[in-house]
Amino acid sequence: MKNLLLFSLVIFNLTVSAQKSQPSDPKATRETVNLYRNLLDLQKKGLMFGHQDDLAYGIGWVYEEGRSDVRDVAGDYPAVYGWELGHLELGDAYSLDSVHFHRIKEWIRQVYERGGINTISWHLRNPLTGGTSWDTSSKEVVKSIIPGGEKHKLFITYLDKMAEFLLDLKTDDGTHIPVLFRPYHEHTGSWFWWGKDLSTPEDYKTLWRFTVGYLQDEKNVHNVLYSYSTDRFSTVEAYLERYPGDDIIDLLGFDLYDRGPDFLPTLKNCAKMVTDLAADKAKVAAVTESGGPVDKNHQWWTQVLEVLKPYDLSYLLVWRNPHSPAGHGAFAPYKGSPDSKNFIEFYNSPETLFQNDITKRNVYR
Ligand code: BMA
Repeated sequence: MKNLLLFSLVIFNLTVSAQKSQPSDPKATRETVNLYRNLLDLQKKGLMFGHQDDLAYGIGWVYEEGRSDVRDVAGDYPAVYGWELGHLELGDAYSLDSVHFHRIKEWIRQVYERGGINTISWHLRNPLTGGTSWDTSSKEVVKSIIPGGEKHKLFITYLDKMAEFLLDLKTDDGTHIPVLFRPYHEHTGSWFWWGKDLSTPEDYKTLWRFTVGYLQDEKNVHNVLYSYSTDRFSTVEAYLERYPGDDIIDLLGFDLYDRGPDFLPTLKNCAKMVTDLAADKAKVAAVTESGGPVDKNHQWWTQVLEVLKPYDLSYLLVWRNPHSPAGHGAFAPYKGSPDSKNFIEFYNSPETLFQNDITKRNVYR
């Protein structure tokens, strides 16, 4: 009897842990399930490095086959590659950052073939006013695009274009390429039309739930892991205020840029809260966007690593190195950049993972 009880307990535990390492989409493709499991496992082993638009352009170059500012410095590509799909919803040929969508698809395939990981952000236009993502002139935008809203039909055309893009991410043998998708980000701030002061928590959650439901059930998109990604936050309650649910989210993330002396302590607090939550929920955790004044602080990379080391984080992704001098500076190192030496130290640390490390791992098998 005692043995039978023990046996049942073991089986029960095995079943629970197997269920826990399933992505939220019950119909996720095999490669997507494998990616999710490997992400869970890898976050215990090291911090993957990610870079936005890494293969598209860098400081002083645009569209050079095989080139990457990160590789120019460290001799290796990042493990995680970020891509931006803003303006896809308009049917444009290229993104708001002037990158052609057909090239982004090619790079996503290339990255998949060498065992790297792709993540997609979406600074979609404001469907109510026709303005940009940063157009916060109306507080009615989220309400207007969820079911029952006056722009709901228009919003569905945006999602149709997103679905078409995601379903077109295929290898030659027709295997769908898994990607992380991170829409409606930084919503604990109020600079995007979906931000905190511009929508109610309920409407924001409805937006998320409608998006995921539509892509999965109407469009049969099952090669996606969904990332929930706030801006800075100071309590777990604030982090979860607009969380749309464990049943649709796979990754818990936050964006945090270095804008002054409170950066490292804030990074530490946020990393602790997010990794504790992710451990409870058996989800992946990440710093989904970051960047610092690396042209001035040449020790930034090892300082950040020192802070993040104790936490089981999947990756840290830094934002783009702009191809034109307008706007912000470079967030990743580039050939001859003053932080290069420190970045190589970061690269050489056994705590960080780049492309060569994860290629060996085969995250899709
Ligand atoms: C911002 C800046 C903008 C860019 C946007 C979307 O942080 O880099 O220049 O258009 O992201 O990628």
